[in-house]
Amino acid sequence: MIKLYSFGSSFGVMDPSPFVVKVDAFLKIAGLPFEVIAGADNLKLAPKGKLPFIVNSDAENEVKIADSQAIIEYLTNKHKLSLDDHLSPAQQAQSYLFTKSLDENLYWCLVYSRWILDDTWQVVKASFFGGLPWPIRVIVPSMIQRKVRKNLYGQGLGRHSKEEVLAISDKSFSALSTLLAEQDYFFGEQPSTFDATVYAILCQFISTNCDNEFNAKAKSYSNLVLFCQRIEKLHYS
Ligand SMILES: N[C@@H](CCC(=O)N[C@@H](CS)C(=O)NCC(=O)O)C(=O)O
Repeated sequence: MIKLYSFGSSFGVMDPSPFVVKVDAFLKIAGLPFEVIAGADNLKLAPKGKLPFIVNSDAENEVKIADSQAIIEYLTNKHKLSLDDHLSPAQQAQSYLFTKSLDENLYWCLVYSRWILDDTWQVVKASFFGGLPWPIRVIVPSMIQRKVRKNLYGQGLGRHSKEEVLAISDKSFSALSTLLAEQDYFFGEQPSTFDATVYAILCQFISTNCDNEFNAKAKSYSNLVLFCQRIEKLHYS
């Protein structure tokens, strides 16, 4: 049985982490049975201190794997999945590099939009930390926000103004919209791993019930909205 360790649903999506949703959507598209174990405490069990990770156990052994990319590669090899078999070698290479762009650039724009924009931060704070007892509820959010701000500054995105981060986000939304064009999926009529990756990050902007300029920008691309709805109709309803 495959167990996927997640934070748990927030803002109307399966998980606030695009990396968790990526693995969840991948498993659903691949049709593999699995169980989601939700809870912020899962971080304490995480081999690399981040979510997601999976535990795959059978009669003989138990394997624990962290990092969405490593998880997907492990599951693809272990279960001989054919999700990307219809992609040419060049498309497989593009899928990898596009994934890294979303994971390493658009992801940080999402982090900025949630943890730095003041109005959204209030919503995030209530959703992530509202259940903690007083005074932890007051102390912990600003401690973690300081850490996230430092990470954003170290990564580089945190050195830009809000307008610049919004413009950087829009470059990705616009590129994704151009790549998808009128197709159902990014590499044609059949889904691939890359569709799980794109859905995972786009749903954080398009399908969440929290409104800000970043979300509005993503929602202005009608084919991206339809793409999210397509995945949700098949796998999340
Ligand atoms: N490269 C990892 C990134 C995972 C990641 O950044 N997870 C974040 C949530 S989006 C996390 O667990 N952060 C907790 C922390 O840093 O303490 C992957 O692809 O799974």
